[in-house]
Order: sequence, then structure tokens, then C-alpha cells
Amino acid sequence: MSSFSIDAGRLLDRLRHLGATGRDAEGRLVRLAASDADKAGRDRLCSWIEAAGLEVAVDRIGNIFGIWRSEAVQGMAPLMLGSHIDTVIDAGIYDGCYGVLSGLEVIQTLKEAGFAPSRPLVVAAFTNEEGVRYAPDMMGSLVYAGGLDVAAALSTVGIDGTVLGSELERIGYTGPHEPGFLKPHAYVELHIEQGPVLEREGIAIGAVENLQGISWQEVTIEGEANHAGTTPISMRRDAGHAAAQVIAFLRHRAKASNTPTVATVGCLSFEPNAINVIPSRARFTVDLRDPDGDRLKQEEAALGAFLDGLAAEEDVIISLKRLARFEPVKFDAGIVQSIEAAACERGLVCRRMTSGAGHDAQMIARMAPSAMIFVPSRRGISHNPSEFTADADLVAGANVLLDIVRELVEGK
Ligand code: HGY
Ligand code: MN
Ligand code: MN
Repeated sequence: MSSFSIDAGRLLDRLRHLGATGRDAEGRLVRLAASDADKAGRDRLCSWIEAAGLEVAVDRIGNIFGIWRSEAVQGMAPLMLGSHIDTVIDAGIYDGCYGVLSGLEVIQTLKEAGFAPSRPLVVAAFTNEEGVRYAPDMMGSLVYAGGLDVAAALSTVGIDGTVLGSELERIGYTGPHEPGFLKPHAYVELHIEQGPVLEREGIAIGAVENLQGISWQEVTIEGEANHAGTTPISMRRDAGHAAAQVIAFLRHRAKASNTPTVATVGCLSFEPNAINVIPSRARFTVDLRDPDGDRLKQEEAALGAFLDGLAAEEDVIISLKRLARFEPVKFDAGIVQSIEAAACERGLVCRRMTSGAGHDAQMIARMAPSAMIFVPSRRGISHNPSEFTADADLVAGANVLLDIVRELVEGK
């Protein structure tokens, strides 16, 4: 069993430090992409990258890279580690940050140990993985992998009416490098599971072999404002009631499906949003996911058919806007096997699994062999301040990442 280990104290300190950065007036962790809070997190990460003696590079969409390349391996394709440090609203401290800080920790540990890797090592922090302020999610890695034009991405208008490019400019994170400037030899992302499987089965390491498809749409329902007291039910064109039927339809269909299909309505707004006015407009988001690409298409079609029927029945006008659409992704079988072997070598129980969440790895898989390592989430909770992973699990995951890196770039 390998005794070579990361500096656990340094990793855990940094996780907590970054977790305390970018909190709002109520103490909630809200580091939305390209916000001042995001800048605070980015600045802190860059200071740690520099302190580790790595070169800091930023590309045009604000992706941050910490690069370690000796003269001997200068022009070779790097092994890339990483994840993201932007968060959702009222987030936990581990989602994304754990992968970035573990990647930095592994590289710093190897550098301090005098390791001479056979290729450059890079840790990445991709811009706007969460997609909460600017859709789609995984935007920085999608652009990096060539899946979205950088100018188009920079012109994205956020939920607050701001433009991503201007905000990145304002916080000082529009770099000179073209996205994709470092083509990885391979990419490995360490992440908390954000689900209940590993904890429920008492397993320490997840070797993630695939990631489910994601469909994000915004639904707008136009009805007619009218008086809540005088309008008979039969005369209402109630956008709010129609929206409620869609939410119920999605839950009932997913629950009855006996498949891994999941459906979520995370954002909902009414206009004019007054207690005594029948809503004239309802706007809400639909997040559909399924590991099977064909089934995901069927779910989208079923939603479309339901909306058509509802529009006729409720005498409302319904329109859809596409926010994100990603097919399921299979990760590199060789790296997945190495993850299993590395876990076993350390005496850690490991199982293969599917990722329910989207990750930067699913985008970088378009340009290089990629895979992910999961560690357990307590009660499967994430995107929630009570998100938690035990220190021992965090350190175990980072040591498995260390072993994978050593195997992939076996140096002298
Ligand atoms: O949406 C997701 O799955 C990721 O957290 N961005
Ligand atoms: Mn994440
Ligand atoms: Mn997330």
C-alpha cells in the first residue's frame, strides 16, 4: 500500500479558507460566475498556485490554469486535473473546489518531493461550471473543448441582465490565451458524489464511468391577468395554474418511469406577482436528465406534447427556450480501471458508477481521455450549505488522485 501522501492539513485548510470566501451578508456561500465573490475566490486560488511555484495562465473565457512544466517536458501534452470554484446560491464548500484544490495539492506534493513527471502537470479551474448566472452550465470547459464559440459565450446575457464578457473584464479575468491552448494528454477530475450511493453502500471511492445527459429549457406561459375575486374559474386564462400542472406532470412522469430519469423545476416566477391578480405570465426552468440519450429525447418529446395539450385546455400560449443540452458521456475505460486499481492498492473499497451531476470532465472528454473519481457525500446532500464529506474521505480521494497522476506520468 502506497505511503506517499498529499499534505492533508494544507488541502483541508485551503478547502475551508476557500469555503469562507465569497459569502454574502447573510453568510451564505454565493460565488456566482464572474461576480465579485467569484473574483475573491479566483484571487485566492491564484495566490496558492503561485505559492506552489506554478505558472498561472488565464484564457479568454477566464479559465484559470496552474502549470508545472520543466524544460525537459516543455512542449508535451499535459496531464490535466481540475474542476471549478464557482458555486450555486447558498452552496456547500466542496462542490468543485475539492477537485481544484486537490489537483493543486497533488501537483505541489509531487513538486516538493522532487518528482520529475514525464509530461507537464496542469490544474484547471473552469469558468461558470454551475450555469446559475449564465446558461449553459459547464460553459468554460465547453468553450475550452471547442463546443461553444468563445465570442458567443462571452456575449451571454445572465439572469441579472449582465453580459459575461463584461463581467469577466470587470473582475480582471479575461486572459490572453485561446481556449484549448493546452491540449490535455488526459484529464482526471476528483469530485464529491453529490448523491447518496457511496455513503449508502459504505464505499470510499467511486470510479465514474459515465455521466448522464442533461436538458435545460425555460418555459414561458402567457395567460391573462384578471381580478382574483370577480373572475369565474371558467373564464380564467391562469398562467400560474398551468405552470403548476407542468410541475406536477414532470414529477408524476419521472416517478412512474422506473428509470433513472429525473426532472426538476428550480426557478419559477409569476407576473404581475400580486396576491389578488390572476398571473398573466409564468416563467420557469425545466432540468431533465437521463443516462440514456434516447430516453432523454423521449422525455423532452413527452413534455412538448403535454405543453401542447395544456395550451389548448387552458387557453394559454406556451413557448420554450433551450438553455442547455448535453448528450450522455462515457469516460475513458483505461483511466477508470486505473482508478479502481489505485483505490484497491490503498485498501479502499471502490465501485463503478454514473454521475448524476454535470461536470467539466464531460466537456474535456471531447478533447482528451477523461474520467472522474468520487468520494461520498453525507446524506447525499449537495447544492446546499449542509453539503459535507468527512476529512478522511477527502484525503483518501486526493491520495487516489496522487496515485493516478504518478501512474499516468510515471517520472523518475
Ligand atoms: O448542473 C449540474 O449538474 C452541475 O452542478 N453544474
Ligand atoms: Mn461541481
Ligand atoms: Mn454543482
